[in-house]
Amino acid sequence: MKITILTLFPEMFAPLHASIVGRAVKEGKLSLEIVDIRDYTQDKHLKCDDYPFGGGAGMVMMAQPIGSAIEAVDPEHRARRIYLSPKGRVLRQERIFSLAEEEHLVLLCGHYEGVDQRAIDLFIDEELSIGDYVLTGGELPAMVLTDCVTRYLDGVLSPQSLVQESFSENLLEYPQYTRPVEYRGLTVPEVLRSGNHAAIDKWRREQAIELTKKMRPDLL
Ligand code: 4FV
Repeated sequence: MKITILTLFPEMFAPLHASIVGRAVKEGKLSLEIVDIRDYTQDKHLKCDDYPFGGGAGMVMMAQPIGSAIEAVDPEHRARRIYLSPKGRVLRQERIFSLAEEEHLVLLCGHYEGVDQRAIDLFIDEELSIGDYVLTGGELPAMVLTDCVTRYLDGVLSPQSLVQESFSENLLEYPQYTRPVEYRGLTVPEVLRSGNHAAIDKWRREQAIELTKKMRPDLL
């Protein structure tokens, strides 16, 4: 899979070169391209944003640099072009599964008050939101989406890691424990050290159901 991220702040994407996503890139399982929209402006002062028509606070990203950047990275429109925005459909795990099947994702990051509507109308396939709150830019949402999708690329995580995680079967994941057995007076539940895998599976499922009922009854 290839993910191309269009942004005015390429320096914000350092975290994607660390840990699991960073290793997926090093191992060639993910091709990651961070593109500076400013490289595509036709303005001699490298202008990429301007005041909103109709007034209002803040600045709006101009359509031309965005359009030129998208046409440069995806000339045949073979990619799924996504604009991260609070106006989009809220991203859920099932959409992550389907996005992980795509060959090429182009993620457009808005900043300031967002982008000129014509950039969306002319070049964007889908708007996605990471949640009902407002950030300063779409860069963190683009990193969230990249992280979630990369987990499902072949060979990135072991198949076992992807089974029984939160939201599989619409349940939150059971509590996890590791060594030491006792920490500040709290000990690991006996069943997890019993070696009785049927009992462990039963306990984990019960814990997942109880936790979901308490924290996310909507999932049930
Ligand atoms: C956002 C979200 C988000 C809105 C104005 C960027 C900001 C600024 N993106 N899910 N929630 N975007 O708040 O995706 O342009």
